[in-house]
Amino acid sequence: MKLYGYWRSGCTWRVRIALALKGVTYEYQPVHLLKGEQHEDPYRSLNLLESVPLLEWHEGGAIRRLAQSLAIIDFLEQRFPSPPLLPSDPWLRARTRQLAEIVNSGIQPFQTPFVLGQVKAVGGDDKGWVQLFHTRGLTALEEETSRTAGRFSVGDAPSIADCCLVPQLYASRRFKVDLTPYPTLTRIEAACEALPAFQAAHPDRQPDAEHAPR
Ligand SMILES: N[C@@H](CCC(=O)N[C@@H](CS)C(=O)NCC(=O)O)C(=O)O
Repeated sequence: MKLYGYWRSGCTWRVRIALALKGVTYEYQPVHLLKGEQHEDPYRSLNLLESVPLLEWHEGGAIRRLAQSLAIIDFLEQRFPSPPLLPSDPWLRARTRQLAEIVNSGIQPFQTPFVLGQVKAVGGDDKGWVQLFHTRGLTALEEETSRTAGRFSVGDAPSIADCCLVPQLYASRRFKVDLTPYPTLTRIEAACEALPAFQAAHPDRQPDAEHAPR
């Protein structure tokens, strides 16, 4: 399997966590987002939304490709069921997806380089924009997570909610969002960071990591 991604892309990081938790080895192909490689061929022709991640593998003599981090993790969940990243109880399973979606559709889409560039292009306050969406989303996430949390976001096993949470808090810190109002989220983040799979998936451990000031 080949994962196209960028070291600091939170969506790529979600997939790296899932792959590491499931013990799946893969080849990593960097796509430099800040140099605009997502907008250029050959990558652009593979993912017309011009974003990472993208998973590619060979099956039955054909090349298969899949974009969208949660769709990729869903595929991995079916293909490599152990350990599960979703609880078996239908309600908790849906709640886990709910927490993941608060990040996936409620926060992350508003912080991408493309969207922030558009906000600036129309004369908007990109910093205020980011603060608004992070604060709004994290406030909801803190409250909703506190209802199901054990050691992790839902009970005592890592799930797709944690795959989304850890990269999101990293991004929030980069955007200088105050995380003190979210003690449940930062406690779970610390529990995740103690696991070798989360450590291996961290941006700083990736081959394309740049250690310039952030
Ligand atoms: N919903 C997609 C979002 C993908 C996405 O927004 N990726 C960002 C990096 S985390 C990206 O490639 N942005 C490129 C850009 O903004 O130009 C997913 O979950 O994979």
